Amino acid sequence: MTTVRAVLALGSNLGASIDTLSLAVGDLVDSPRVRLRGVSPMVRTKAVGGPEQPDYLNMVVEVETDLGPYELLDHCQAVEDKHHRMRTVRWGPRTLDIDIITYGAWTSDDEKLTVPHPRAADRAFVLQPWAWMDASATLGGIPVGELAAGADDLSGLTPFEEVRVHRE
Ligand code: PH2
Ligand code: MG
Ligand code: MG
Repeated sequence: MTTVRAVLALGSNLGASIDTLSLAVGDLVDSPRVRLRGVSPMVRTKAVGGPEQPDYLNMVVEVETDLGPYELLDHCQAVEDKHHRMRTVRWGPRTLDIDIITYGAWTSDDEKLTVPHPRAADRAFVLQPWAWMDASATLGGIPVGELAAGADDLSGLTPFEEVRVHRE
């Protein structure tokens, strides 16, 4: 069976975000067709775009899957739905967002599923946790840590240690 490695980005800025992200990682790999291969720390991030809204918690995971890209998209949306995701305001606050960032070397311009994710290369809230998870990762041939260092939203990131301190 052919399997593909995919990088998924998770975000939450409504409700109990730490718990939601933790449970969502479990839900993603609850399917026998999706296995966890890497997990980043969580990072608190200032919201990029959209209306005035709370800070996000973001993280990325790497999975190995035999689901096709659209099956993986359906799977991610089912996990979002389980966590009460509403689709009202574009880039508005959400309990859970799961985006497919890469799906092996596969690329797509489809508006339903554009891969690699069209804004990932500019977003430190995706790139920085990705670099922490996998220091050798590249996007468009450029190391993701290098892309993160040049992203406009980098200064809006607060490392996980500080998130944890706030919670205790
Ligand atoms: N997601 C968005 C829009 N803006 N900002 C941050 N910090 N984190 C996100 O996950 C995020 C965002 C749309 O999906
Ligand atoms: Mg998103
Ligand atoms: Mg999304």
